[in-house]
Amino acid sequence: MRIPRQTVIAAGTLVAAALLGSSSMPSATSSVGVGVAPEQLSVVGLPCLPGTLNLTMTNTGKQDRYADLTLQPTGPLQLSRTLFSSWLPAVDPDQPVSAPVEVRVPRDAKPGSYKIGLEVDRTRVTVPVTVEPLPPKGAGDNLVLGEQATASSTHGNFTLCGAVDGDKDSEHWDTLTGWNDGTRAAFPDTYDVALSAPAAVGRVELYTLDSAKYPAKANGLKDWDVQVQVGGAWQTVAQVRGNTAGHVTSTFAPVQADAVRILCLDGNDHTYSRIVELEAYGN
Ligand SMILES: [Ca+2]
Repeated sequence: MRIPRQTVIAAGTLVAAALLGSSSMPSATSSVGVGVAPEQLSVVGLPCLPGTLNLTMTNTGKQDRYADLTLQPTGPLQLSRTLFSSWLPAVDPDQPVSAPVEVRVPRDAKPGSYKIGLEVDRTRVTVPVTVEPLPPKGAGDNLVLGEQATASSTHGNFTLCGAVDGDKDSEHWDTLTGWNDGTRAAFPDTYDVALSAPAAVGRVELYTLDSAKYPAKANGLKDWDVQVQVGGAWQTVAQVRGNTAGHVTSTFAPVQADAVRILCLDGNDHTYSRIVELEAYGN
């Protein structure tokens, strides 16, 4: 998917360098293009649903240089970095240097419109950020959506939070939208999600990898226990064995729980545990 980019050219000049007290070697040809994708962002105060911006700086001038991109958030926005600093060699064709930044807000953040200011040299770009209201977490709602996940291990660049990000489409399987454990051919693996508050859990929906390229019968989760945490102890409430389907529903007598765990016992290829999405409901 192509994401539109917002691009500006910040032209460094002797005057700008003097004003900023810069120690770089400015000249009329030391220009930096700044890109940010997406151009605007929506975030919500759930611990496992951060927003991500991809920043790029491109030296469009003829001299090698350093550049500092500073980020200034407003209101409740919390950034994984407030400075993106890089050496930018002057090459032809121009070569962008990129870095991600995670944008989070606390659970009690007030919904509304905020912004992040990006600045390189004297040029400023503003990214509007909307803080959305928290999704409902009643008995009929997915209680683990965006809540804090933990796992026994996570493979390479896979994202721990990928299995509670609301995306259950296996065709989107990559390092971002699913969880893959990091211990090849070693079981069990665990994937836990803490509820924001104790709640009755009586149904768990598990989506394991099941795409055209990687069917569940070959690469999906085969055997697992569904567990809930009560008073600090894990209880098994359902067991699945010999699974070959991409989507499995486990229902059981509702239990007031603090967290939900998938105890992964084997995969159909006996290598990795793969969960595209995990959902838990009251009934
Ligand atoms: Ca997912």
